[in-house]
Amino acid sequence: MPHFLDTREEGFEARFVELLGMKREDSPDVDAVVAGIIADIRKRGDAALIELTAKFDRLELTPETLAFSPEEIEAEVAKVPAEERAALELAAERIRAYHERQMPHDARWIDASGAELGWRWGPVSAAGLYVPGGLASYPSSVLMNAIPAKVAGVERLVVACPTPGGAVNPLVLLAAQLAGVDTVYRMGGAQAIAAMAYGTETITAVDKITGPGNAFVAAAKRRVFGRVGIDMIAGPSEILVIADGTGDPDWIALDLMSQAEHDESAQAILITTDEAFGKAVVAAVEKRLETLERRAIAGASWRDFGAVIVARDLMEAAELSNRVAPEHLELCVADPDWLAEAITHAGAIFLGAYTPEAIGDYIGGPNHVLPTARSARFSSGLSVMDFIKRTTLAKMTPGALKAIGPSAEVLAKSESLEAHGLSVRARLDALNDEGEG
Ligand code: HSO
Ligand code: ZN
Repeated sequence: MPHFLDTREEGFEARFVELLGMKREDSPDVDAVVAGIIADIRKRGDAALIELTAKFDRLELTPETLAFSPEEIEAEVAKVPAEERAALELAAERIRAYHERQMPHDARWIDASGAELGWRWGPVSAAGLYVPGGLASYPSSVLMNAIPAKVAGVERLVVACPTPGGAVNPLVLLAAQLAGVDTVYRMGGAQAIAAMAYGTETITAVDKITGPGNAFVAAAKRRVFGRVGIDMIAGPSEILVIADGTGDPDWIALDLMSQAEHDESAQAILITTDEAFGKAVVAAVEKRLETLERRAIAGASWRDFGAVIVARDLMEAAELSNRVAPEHLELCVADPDWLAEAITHAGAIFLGAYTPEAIGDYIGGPNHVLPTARSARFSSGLSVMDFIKRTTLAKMTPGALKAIGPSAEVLAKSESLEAHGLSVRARLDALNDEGEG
């Protein structure tokens, strides 16, 4: 049974706060091990990378076989059935079209002083994308990470993916190919992150690393941050559904289970204004949990972290949802656009009965790499913005320098930075002399 709360019951606030504060992940402390691995890669480069890959992935590599050759990629990609290829192609196309619209514009203007000001956007030169091996090796995530980088104009894009015993998911390679990835390396764990951040004899360092991974990968990303940029450290998936009781309880049950099946630590929450509907959803979930392939995982998530909250009205539901700041928010109500206006914190919003969250995971267009663990209060999902940076521009004319330079001089004096002030004064004096001469 999930947690069952009612905003009218006594002690609701305390129970809700407890739900918000629930610790869902215990991340093992692997930092010391990771520090050692990073130091080893920095010191011994390829040799360390090859040794660690033999140890953790039971795979003997040489510098020449660290990366998949174009022929190897072709051979793997040829195994992908036509139906899956077509679906992946459609996804890539839609994700690309969506992200192209995110590109911000440069700006340049002349202000009242005559100064020309502005900014210009430019891509990072090289990005590395981590793709987990095993159960969570998702081709969809390859597209979601690689396409924004390509749209941003990143010149060199590499993928690191562990291949335990040499096994690789052909769909991952196809997704990388469709997205325009240049090189795919057979490496994983902290050693892969270190190799991409610091480079080895064969691997050229990148400037930004993105993509999900296990505790070792997360710890390594934290450690190399500063040397390279990183995206967020993603936690287990979350979904919150607000329902007014007009929908089909079984649809909502499946939406909740779609995220619960990711991870035992995932969280699925239903907030409804209709208690009977809430109970119908719980019953529908139970029924589905009898047969779902991943019922062990989804069931554990639902039992430990699942919740149903009965709210007085939709505005109260929206306020509670804003306090959760969920990764995914579904508005399964008669007028989702109206309700969306009241939502202030959510990674992604899915509007209306015909928009299951899974559409966003695969094919809708928006990114599925989204802020978890309530971080939607202050951050956003992955986008082209993660692969570009802004350079500011300023150009003074003599008139502009005369107009605003003296104030710079005053501020320089107040900070006791003499050369700062003199660099302005020297020019102002020259301009005054010219004016007099
Ligand atoms: N819902 C996951 C992403 C994903 N789902 C990949 C299916 N494949 C995290 O937002
Ligand atoms: Zn998902």
